[in-house]
Amino acid sequence: MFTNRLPIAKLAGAVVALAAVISAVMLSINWDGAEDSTAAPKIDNLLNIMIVLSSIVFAIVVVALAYALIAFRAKPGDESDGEPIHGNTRLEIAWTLIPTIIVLFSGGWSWKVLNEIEETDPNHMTVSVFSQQYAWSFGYPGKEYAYSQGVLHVPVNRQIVFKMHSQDVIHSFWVPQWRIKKDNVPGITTTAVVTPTKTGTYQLICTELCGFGHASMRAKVIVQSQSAFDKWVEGLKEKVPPDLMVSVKQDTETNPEPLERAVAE
Ligand SMILES: [Cu+2]
Repeated sequence: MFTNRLPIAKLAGAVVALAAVISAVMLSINWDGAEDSTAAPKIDNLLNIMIVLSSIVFAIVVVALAYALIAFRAKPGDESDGEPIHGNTRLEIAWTLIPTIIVLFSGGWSWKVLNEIEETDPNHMTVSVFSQQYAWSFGYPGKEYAYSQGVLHVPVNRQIVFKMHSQDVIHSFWVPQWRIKKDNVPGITTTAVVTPTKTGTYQLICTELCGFGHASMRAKVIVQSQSAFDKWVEGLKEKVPPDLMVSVKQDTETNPEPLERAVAE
């Protein structure tokens, strides 16, 4: 049996070295750009952990494959069949147990991150998001229930709970620098929680293929100081149109602990 002669220490060393090189290269790339919300560093950190785990798994596969190709290759002229192998209980336990631990660990960590970034702050502001082929519009709280089309304004350093509605097909709400991405689904209200940490101008992008005009379904996002935001909302003349209010009232709330509806009583 050649299993006893496997150079385990050398193979393990090769796995560690290869995983380190792949991780170093992959982690040096800034995959997602600027981190402009409180959720962004946590999500990027989670991605980095997944990159390292994947590098280790990939290195194990590549080293095992390369070793098998070199060490067990047939001698020239050897036409005989390979030795029949029935099974290896220890190996099978190991390759079941280790991936199980990896999957449970990454699932647990993701759960923790999701819990942290979706925790609502009592001082949050609720903004309604309306999506339809191929435009975005927004409703802001307060008695007037102000309405803006194609441009979203939010205050900086304040948690925004977006209550999202679709008038036709599935759309998806995504501001890359905030990281958060959430589907807008007809008939239900979905929720996205974001705390922007930098002022500036961003783009809201639809990331669910929703039809012919999908690629151009964008809106301008302006993150500004609370006072500048208040002044801007004050100046809005339009109110949310009645047909959009219907979706606010009739969509089924998906959040198990419903946050307040965006409509002012
Ligand atoms: Cu779309």
